[in-house]
Amino acid sequence: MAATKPKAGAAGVSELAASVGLTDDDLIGMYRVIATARAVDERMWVLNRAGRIPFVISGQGHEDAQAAIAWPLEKRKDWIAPFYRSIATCLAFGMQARDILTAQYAKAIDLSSGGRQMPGHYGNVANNLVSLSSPVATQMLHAVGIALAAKLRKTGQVALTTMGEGSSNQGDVHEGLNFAAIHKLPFILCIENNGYAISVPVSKQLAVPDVAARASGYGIPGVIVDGADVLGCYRAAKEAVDRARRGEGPTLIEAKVIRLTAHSSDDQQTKYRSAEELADLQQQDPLPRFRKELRDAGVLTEELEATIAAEVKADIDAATDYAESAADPDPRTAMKWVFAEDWPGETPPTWGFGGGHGLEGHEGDTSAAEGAVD
Ligand SMILES: Cc1ncc(C[n+]2csc(CCOP(=O)(O)OP(=O)(O)O)c2C)c(N)n1
Repeated sequence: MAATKPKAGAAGVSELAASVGLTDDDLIGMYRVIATARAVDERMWVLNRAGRIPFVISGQGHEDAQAAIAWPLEKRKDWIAPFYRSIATCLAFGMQARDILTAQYAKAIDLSSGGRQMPGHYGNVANNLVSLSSPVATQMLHAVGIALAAKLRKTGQVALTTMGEGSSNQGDVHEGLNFAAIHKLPFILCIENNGYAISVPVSKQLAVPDVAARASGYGIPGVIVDGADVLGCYRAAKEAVDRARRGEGPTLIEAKVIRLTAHSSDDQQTKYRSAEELADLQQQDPLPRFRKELRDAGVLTEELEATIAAEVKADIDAATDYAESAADPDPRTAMKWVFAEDWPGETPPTWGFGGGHGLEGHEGDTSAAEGAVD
């Protein structure tokens, strides 16, 4: 197979990568995250339809923006409070496909809660990913609180949270942004605007065309990015991270993305999206667009593309087997970990599900939250 040489100056840094100060390895790393997120998401729908997992809420169409926006944050130093579509965000920040699936299966070794969370509420302390609460936008206050702690403790950390445009209308978002802006906290709010809040179109959610326009009311930058433009998303996030670390305060990034699936596995989107709209969406899929960009730049050769595809497939198959064969939580422990007083003398994240944390040899397992704000 003929390999196209990267259009490059220095080895490992194509023109494309150099244009945003990254290496080809970074671009390939992002592509791998995006491809893995898509593959694990597609597998979840199959498992749901086969009756193996109860509920799917999908990140398909959001992946390019998610991987690129998480990329400039430092793993296990900075913090992210993700939302239910954040599969690529979590993978970019250190979770693995099997961690996504053990959460979907609610197995005892699920990193976010030992199988107690709602499906799609990913997170784990070892990777500084905060597990989500079901009421939308509540993660805003968690992330702003982390940013406040980082500033008070002078840790140099940045906190990011992300949510949909519908969620951005919750009061928590106003309170959090106002507070973060006043105190110049190292905080980033990402709005993944996919045009719908379940069946409600954006025109019935906002009286302005862009959520980012609201940033001026807080005296902070509001940046709009095309969520299918990986480098544009990365550039915006990098600027926001740099600004936060310089002590200049928060940034609001609005990524215009698409929702390629129904809201969830319990939603019938044909009730409110036309056949034309659904067909048109497939033409806008951000994954093939990034793949083409990398091919055109000579960063992704045919050979490498095939290798990554095979590796991703093997990873998802192994992750499925791993999650399928893992133990369910012991029903007698259902209330354990739910209330703080249930764990005297035990400190998370050294979880005690089923007697051991079950994460031996797992890359995501660190028994202490390195880089935590304290
Ligand atoms: C406070 C609250 N109200 C309603 C819901 C039900 N709900 C779950 S997801 C969702 C839609 C949110 O839409 P958006 O923020 O645009 O994100 P998207 O799902 O489109 O990515 C709603 C209304 C909820 N979880 N919490």
